[in-house]
Amino acid sequence: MSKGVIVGAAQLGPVQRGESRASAVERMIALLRQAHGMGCTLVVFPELALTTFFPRWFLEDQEEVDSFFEVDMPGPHTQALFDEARRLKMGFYLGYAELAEEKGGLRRYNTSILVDGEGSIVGKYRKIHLPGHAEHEPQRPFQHLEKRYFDVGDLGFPVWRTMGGVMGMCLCNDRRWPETYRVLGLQGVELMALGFNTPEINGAAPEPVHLRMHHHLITMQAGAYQNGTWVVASAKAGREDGVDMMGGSCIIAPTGEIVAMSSTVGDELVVANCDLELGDYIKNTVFNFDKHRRIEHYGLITERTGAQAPSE
Ligand code: CDT
Repeated sequence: MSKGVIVGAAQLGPVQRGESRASAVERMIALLRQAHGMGCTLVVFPELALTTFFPRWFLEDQEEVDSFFEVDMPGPHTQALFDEARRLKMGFYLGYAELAEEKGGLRRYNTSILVDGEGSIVGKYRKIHLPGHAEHEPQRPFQHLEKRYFDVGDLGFPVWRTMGGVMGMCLCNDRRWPETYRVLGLQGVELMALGFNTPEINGAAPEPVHLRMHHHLITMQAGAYQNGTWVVASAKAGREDGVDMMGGSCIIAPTGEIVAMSSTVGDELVVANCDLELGDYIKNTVFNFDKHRRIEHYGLITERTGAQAPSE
């Protein structure tokens, strides 16, 4: 018997700097209702879904930076999303900027949560691989100041047994790193949810535009297959504050195959029926970790951060 969960990747088109959270939430609720009509019980929204992707701006006024963060979750603007999801008995993944008073001070994280069909937050993830830079780099066409505005996530990569399966989360740049998938894979993950905001051009180095989509897909497809897991990825896409953001929201099977993908850069729902047992044959054969991993040869992965070639 298969363990099917109908999942929706709820891609959002741009959320402009002047757009209110109430308006973004209204758009998310519309996607949630559409997903419910298509039988979904879990919907994945993008990274930093409630506002524009503000790390593209160099902001010197901390109060202005903090205006993009949520202190409470659910809060005044997101309560409506929680209420509607609970009414429809749907779970969801949501990315947002989190302002937390912890460890004797204010901490700022690029965060995602997993909410079950009863409206309870069952999991929280704080982004670990923060891309970009910490200082203003005016030579770039736009900034990517995640290293300035966010602390490195401190919760690791946990999984949760919820909504009929073993679920894990990550955020955007994390999807490019094999370590993300393997740490989740070692906990038996069956479905990974992730939101992303990826500019269509690489602001740090010249790169043909077609490679952006290629790298986005190749890393997720490999991660899915190598760990026998579903990957559900949801973009905030389209021209946001004058910067073109990539679409390509998709649902990838444990076989590494893309089973559904967005075709626009606007609000769009991508749906697939995910058999959470599909990855079992991969986990039991070619990637049977217990039988085939050779951890005695993997020490460098945790001992060394940067690459070091032997001296000439
Ligand atoms: N949001 C995010 O992590 N975006 C990055 C852009 C990389 S360029 C600094 C990504 O990996 O898609």
